[in-house]
Amino acid sequence: CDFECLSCDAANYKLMEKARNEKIETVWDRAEAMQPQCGFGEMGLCCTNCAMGPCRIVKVSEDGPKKGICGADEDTIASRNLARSIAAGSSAHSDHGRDIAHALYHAAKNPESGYKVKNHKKLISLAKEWGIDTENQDIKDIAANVAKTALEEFGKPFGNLRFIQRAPEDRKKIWNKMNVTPRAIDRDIVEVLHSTHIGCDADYRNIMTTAIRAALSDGWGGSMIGTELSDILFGVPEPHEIEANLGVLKEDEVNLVIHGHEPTLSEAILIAVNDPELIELAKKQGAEGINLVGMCCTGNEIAMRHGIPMAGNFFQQELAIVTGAVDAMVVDVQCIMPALSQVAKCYHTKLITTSPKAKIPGAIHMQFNEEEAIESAKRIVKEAVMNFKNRQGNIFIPQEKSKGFVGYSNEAIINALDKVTNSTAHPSGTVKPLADAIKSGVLRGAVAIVGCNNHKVLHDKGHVELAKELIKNDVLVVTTGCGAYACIKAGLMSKEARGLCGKGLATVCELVNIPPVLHMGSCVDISRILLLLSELAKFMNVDIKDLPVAGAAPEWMSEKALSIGTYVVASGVYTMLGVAPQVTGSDNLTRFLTNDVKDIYGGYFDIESDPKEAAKKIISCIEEKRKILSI
Ligand code: BF8
Repeated sequence: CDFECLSCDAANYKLMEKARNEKIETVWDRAEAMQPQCGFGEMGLCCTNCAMGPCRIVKVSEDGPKKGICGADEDTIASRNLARSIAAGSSAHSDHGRDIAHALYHAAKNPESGYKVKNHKKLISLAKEWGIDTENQDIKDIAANVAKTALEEFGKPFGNLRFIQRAPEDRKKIWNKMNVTPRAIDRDIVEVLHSTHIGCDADYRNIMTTAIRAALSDGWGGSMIGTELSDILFGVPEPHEIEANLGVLKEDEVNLVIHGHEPTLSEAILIAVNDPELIELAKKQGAEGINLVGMCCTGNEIAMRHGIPMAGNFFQQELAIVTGAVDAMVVDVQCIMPALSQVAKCYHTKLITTSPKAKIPGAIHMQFNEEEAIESAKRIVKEAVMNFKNRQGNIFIPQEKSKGFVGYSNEAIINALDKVTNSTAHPSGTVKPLADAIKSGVLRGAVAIVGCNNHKVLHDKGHVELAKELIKNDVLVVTTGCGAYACIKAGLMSKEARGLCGKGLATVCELVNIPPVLHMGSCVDISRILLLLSELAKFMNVDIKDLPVAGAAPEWMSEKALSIGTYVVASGVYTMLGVAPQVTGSDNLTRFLTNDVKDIYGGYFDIESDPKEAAKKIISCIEEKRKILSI
């Protein structure tokens, strides 16, 4: 098969060929070698929860076991597996949020950390929301109290999560009625692990209740803490024009790729690469300077806040090293392929792990400490700089890179809309202009395209084709995570992309001066989308489930994506998946997720791998909602 059938990003083709010629194995090779994939796993019917197993339920024929050794049936096994994945996803996002809270605490209490609290306005507003005293208080004390209160959200013994107060009243009533209101983040995740232990919960609907609560404690808890405290500490994102794709690597500069998730590391690395002594050192090594570029979600974070180029998404991490031009790939947590150390070994690239939660055999481990963040970062950058001279001859950097606008936080979206509809003299400061555009029908609705890359879908095509279909039909697209990379690389975040829009959306983009696909950040920042929906629903006097909006994860693969999908559905949003979750072995669970939940939460899952068909279904859902709202 040609490379075109593996990725729709032309920057990858020559590197895939280079990898093949240099006998470097990539994700696509390993996916091919893995075929056929295990049918039991694919359907969610393999249980390894205890040492009597593994137990497998035979679904495809009359013969074979229909129950595990303990008696667990297909519904119990599939729902337990799904619940555990959701809990893992929720824990990954939430632990990220916890680390940001720690960093905020150090910024307030410990000058050695090198972090400074950037956004006092957002800090004070959150402090007031949480009932923390701000009158005549030192900003550092307010920051420390906000950080401590955030940390208490993980394990407080009584009450519910503070951020759920931000949801519309009707939503909170549904959560209370269904007993899924999140209480404390760690508690809700632990309860999934406990209740899915051998001999505990066997009722798939009850298992899903526990899992939904843990997912909500991600979206309205850990992720929201991550986003809000990152904005306080590092600044609220504003629109920037940036470059994206592997063409952002530079032949004559030290290339440092920062890959992973937590902005605590990337923000410190950004300060370190601008250190005059390190720049001088780079020049002494024969480089023109230090080129910092981002990969995966940490790349989204520093692109949104500082305009740093976005080198590539999940499926491009190995190819970045295959260029031979990456002097260091510095990683923290999540979505870092262990394969990187094998690829790095074939070039001069130093793969540097920084988190005690994610070490990789064959990589160099340089611990990153939030307590002395900038000093840690400088040591890491120095490793990259000193490696420049070790480059070998086999360098190829593809020319492909595109330009686009990133940095559409809710604050930035509201500001942009205010500039047009209300005159700058009387900005609304609310979602009114957005609500007006939706009510008038100029915008039919909005869809969030989010999530990963997965070999089961042609790389980036799921995101790009779906986005194109939607904007053609006057549906505004917002995006995060690896979907955001796909869209910016395809030119959909440029102002010229207005040419691909329907008349209504093109007019809005022209008036407001925005691209039709708005970059809202990393996967943790899907909490921004929850808040935007919540504000819109409250403004329109409806529940989130009534809004003409949808979610889509055309190429999802991670447990985090499962947690996101679950909290989005439980928040009332119709959600389209391009890849089926591993639940299809249980008819009851599949029906629950794609049908029954609609009557309870308003949102539900749909599965469609063809982006054009997916767009049709999404648009018909949006039009149905418009009809019900009589708009
Ligand atoms: O959190 S989209 S592959 S990078 S999991 Fe990972 Fe998926 Fe990319 Fe960020 Ni999100």
